[in-house]
Amino acid sequence: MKFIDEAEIDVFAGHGGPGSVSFRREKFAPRGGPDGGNGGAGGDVVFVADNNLSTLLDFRYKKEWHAQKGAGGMSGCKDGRAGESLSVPVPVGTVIYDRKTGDRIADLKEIGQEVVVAKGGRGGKGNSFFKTSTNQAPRFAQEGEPGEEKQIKMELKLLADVGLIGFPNAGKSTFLSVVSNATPKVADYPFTTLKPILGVVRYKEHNPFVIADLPGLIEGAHEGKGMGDQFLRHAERTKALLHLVSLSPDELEAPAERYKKIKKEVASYFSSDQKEPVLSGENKQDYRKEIVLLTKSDLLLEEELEEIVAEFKQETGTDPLVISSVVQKGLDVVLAALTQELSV
Ligand SMILES: Nc1nc2c(ncn2[C@@H]2O[C@H](COP(=O)(O)OP(=O)(O)OP(=O)(O)O)[C@@H](O)[C@H]2O)c(=O)[nH]1
Ligand SMILES: [Mg+2]
Repeated sequence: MKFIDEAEIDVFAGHGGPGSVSFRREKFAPRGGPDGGNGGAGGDVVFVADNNLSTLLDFRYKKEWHAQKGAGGMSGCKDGRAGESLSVPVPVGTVIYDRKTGDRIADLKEIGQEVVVAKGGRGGKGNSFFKTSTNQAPRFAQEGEPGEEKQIKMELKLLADVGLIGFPNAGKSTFLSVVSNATPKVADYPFTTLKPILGVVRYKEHNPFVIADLPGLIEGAHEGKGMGDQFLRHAERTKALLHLVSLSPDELEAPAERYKKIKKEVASYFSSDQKEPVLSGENKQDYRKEIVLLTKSDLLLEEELEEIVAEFKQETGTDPLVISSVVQKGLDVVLAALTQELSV
């Protein structure tokens, strides 16, 4: 299951209606005063966070969104009707940017939260407005103002409950493929996963939850090495991280060393400040629970395994779970721990 999480659209607020040029005509007042009303305001374009949406898919097909224009003013000093605002429903968690300036317009985090993204134009004044002692019969009125137009980019942070992190080849995609409905690509070369993939996990009677498989991290990812670390934004709103460390004897460095390197990269990402204000006020590093998985246990003999796990615990001070996705060992314990952590 690939996940669309970016979209670009153009929005057009309504043009303001024109003011009217009109004069009163009454039986005994053949040269009645000006009575042209004002034009109505154009409608706004408003984005609303809607809980029924979970992707930005709709925006791939509909690229232009227009609000209604305001109606013209009328005689008898009647103002034109305002244009209706256009409500654009977006998934909760959508961040909205102005493509031209790069400015972040809004971050719609709460259900029903809304923001005016493009303001409708003001209606023009009718000629009655311009009557003065020196100009009793103005023959002009204002045009309505144009509505704002914006080029928008939207990003939806994947609404995953759990993120998978670790070195390339740690077995992240394999794990996701055995515990969820997802069918990510698995291969024995690094950087097989290039984009986040989501999988839905249904475990026993618990509510389903979503795991995001992420590309592998390497030392220096925060400086752009490997796939970089920007994809970690997909882990920003998760409640737990599963940190996978391979026990394969083919690895060049000890598991504890590899574990520490990934911890450093993740800490560096989450402590950098221009990121996610959603976490501000929290201690960003401690925000998410980390569960450590030592993977590929099937590649070791029982005694080797015990020794290497004991050493890992000692060196990292963590309490890892040991699994093999290939022979499906230890997976139940992981899912039980996750459901408890997420209280689903
Ligand atoms: N023996 C054994 N091999 C495994 C196990 N899990 C994964 N592998 C193998 O390890 C290799 C890498 O697995 P992936 O799941 O693609 O690893 P990844 O962490 O997603 O890697 P990237 O996408 O590159 O970051 C593949 O050849 C898998 O078959 C396991 O439990 N036991
Ligand atoms: Mg992968």
